[in-house]
Amino acid sequence: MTAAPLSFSPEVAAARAAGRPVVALESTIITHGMPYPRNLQTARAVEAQVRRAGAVPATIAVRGGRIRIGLDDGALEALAQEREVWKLSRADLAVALALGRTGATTVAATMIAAHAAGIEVFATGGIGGVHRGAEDSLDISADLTELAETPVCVVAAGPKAILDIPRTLEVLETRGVPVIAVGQDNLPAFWSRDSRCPAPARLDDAASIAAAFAMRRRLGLPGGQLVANPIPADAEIPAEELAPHIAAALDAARADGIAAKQVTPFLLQRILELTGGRSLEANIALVLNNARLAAEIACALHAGRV
Ligand code: PSU
Repeated sequence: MTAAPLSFSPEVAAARAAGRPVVALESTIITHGMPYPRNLQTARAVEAQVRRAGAVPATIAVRGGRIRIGLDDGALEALAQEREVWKLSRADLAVALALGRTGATTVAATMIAAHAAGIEVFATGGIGGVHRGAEDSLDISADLTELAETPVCVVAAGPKAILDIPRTLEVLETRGVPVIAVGQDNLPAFWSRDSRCPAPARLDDAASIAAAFAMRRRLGLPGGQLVANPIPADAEIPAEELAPHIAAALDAARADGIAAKQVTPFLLQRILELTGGRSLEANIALVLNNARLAAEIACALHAGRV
């Protein structure tokens, strides 16, 4: 078997050589999650946040038949403006690489790439999950199965509130994925701090989250863990306020026949319009908050190893 086609940016290659902590970042949030130019500004700010917290950022994407681990500023800018970018998950990662297509990695594909590159911690906004109405559509994000199979610690602000959160928790439990709320008993719900669903576990600091992840590794259990970090209080949109907007966006998706990979980007864009841009500001705040915590966890894991 030949090795995975990975290309490291000079910054990430140097970090690996020096044994410094690295945090993986995904690219679908840039290409399909936020409009230009806020997507580019956010991608840069998230990288800066990781650096400030003492780790090295590795934004991951696919281009020219290679998985790029770390993008320089020119590559980030090109990706943020490009239109024909595939949204890659486990199923289509290999196809895009074999055809030399440009692709942005979702949570699932970023976990695969991070693991192949030896990166244990990954920050994103919100994971995909069980969509509302999945009893008919069977629309369940491949992010959930990836969490069950690939040993990466994923820091998110919970499942996106457009999803069926209780069913998302059920699937994660069945597949043996630890779901850890940070500093509170209930699971956060992306733009809101409280999903009203009790979280299966609660941990209050980066060191204990790192210890739980390291213990899983020691036990030889496959799969990762989901760290659900609540959005900062001053940036949240309370769940009651969002509920009618989510319902309206879901109705619009149904009326327009939106399905499969298009559902999440469509809903995010609709909710941005319905909230007059507030959901985007909240999304940016929560990603920055996740980047900081992910860097702290990566540093704690690193300190534990030395
Ligand atoms: N976090 C965000 N915005 C996003 C995503 C995460 O703040 O757009 C992306 C991630 O790449 C995640 C994807 O994997 O949304 C979920 O897509 P789906 O529901 O189609 O699996």
